[in-house]
This record gives sequence, structure tokens and C-alpha cells, in this order.
Amino acid sequence: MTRPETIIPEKPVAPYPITNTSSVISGFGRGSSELGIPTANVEKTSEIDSLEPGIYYGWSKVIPQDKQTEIVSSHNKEIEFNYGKSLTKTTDLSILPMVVSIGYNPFYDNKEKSVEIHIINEFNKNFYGAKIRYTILGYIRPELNYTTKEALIDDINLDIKIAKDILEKPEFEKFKSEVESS
Ligand code: RBF
Ligand code: MG
Repeated sequence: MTRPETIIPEKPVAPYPITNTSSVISGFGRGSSELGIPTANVEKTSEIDSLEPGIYYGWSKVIPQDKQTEIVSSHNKEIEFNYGKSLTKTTDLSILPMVVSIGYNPFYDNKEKSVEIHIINEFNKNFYGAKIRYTILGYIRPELNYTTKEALIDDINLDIKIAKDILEKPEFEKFKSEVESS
């Protein structure tokens, strides 16, 4: 399938905004290492799980947890759960644009539906165990399969550009407040 054109509405339309707060869990660890595009895998809620697989955009915010750092073993790797306490730059903790991938990653043929958030920001630390509060405001495209990793990376970069452009519009920008409340 070729990438369909993204329809950009004037403002978010039902069922959006969809707002959630979820913990960052460990994924396959491929996002940073293989694609150079880190994603925070988050716990699914039934509302998010019921969304059609695909790529979405919105606002997000990392909320560090006051818990002791621990080392957890996942996919034969040792992962440091620091609960976001290592994030010290104010921008890291502000409300930031995001893209969300929901589904089965056909390029990798996952068996379980996952929810992965790429926050559009240069983090220099991981934040496993932190919470992310996020608001989905719209849909970009379905999940696709690719013949090369480079083609997948190119499409993700296009998603990031589309999300940034949409979120700059006042009708979308104003939903930052959804993330702030609670
Ligand atoms: N994986 C796919 O197999 N097909 C996709 O179309 C796809 N699109 C993505 C779009 C974005 C914005 C992001 C952040 C990820 C996407 N992925 C896609 C998931 C990607 O394969 C995954 O992040 C890595 O495998 C790390 O788990
Ligand atoms: Mg990930």
C-alpha cells in the first residue's frame, strides 16, 4: 500500500481529543538503536486499544515519578527504570508535540498491539517508569509495511513534520491545556 494523503481538519473532531495518563514500559529497544527515532512504549488503556491501528498526533508531557531507580531485565537487556528523575532540562518536562504509533508494526510483524509515543524533543536521558500524560488530536495514516528500513524512517520523519505543522495551528495549539489539567 502506498501512503495515503493526510486529511487535516480545521480543528480536532470527535472522537478527539482523547486524553490519557500512562506509564512508560520497556519495548523492544529498537526505536533508538535501529531507527534513530526513540519511542516511549506506554501501557494501553481500553480507550486507546480500541483505536484503529495507525499513526496519530497530539500533545504530551513527561511526569517523573518519585520512585527509586531499579534495573529491570527485558528482551535480554538490562533497562534502567529511573522514573524520569534524570530529566532536568525544563523543556524536557514541558508540553511537547508528539506522534503516536498504535498497532502491530508490520515492518517488524509484532504479534501484540502496542502504543508507542515519539515526543518531538531532544532528550538526552531515558525515562522508563515515568508517566506520560497525552492528548491525541487526530489521525495521520495507517501503519504500512516497507521494503527497507530507510523507507520506514523517511515516512516517520514525514509524520513528524506533518504533526509539527498541524500542532502550530491555533485550533490545535490550544489543546495543550488538556495535558496541563490534572
Ligand atoms: N512501524 C511499521 O511497521 N510501519 C509503520 O508505518 C510505522 N510508522 C511509524 C510512525 C511513527 C511516527 C512512529 C514513531 C513509529 C512507526 N512505526 C511503524 C513503528 C516502528 O517500527 C517502531 O517505533 C520501532 O520498531 C520501535 O519499536
Ligand atoms: Mg520504543
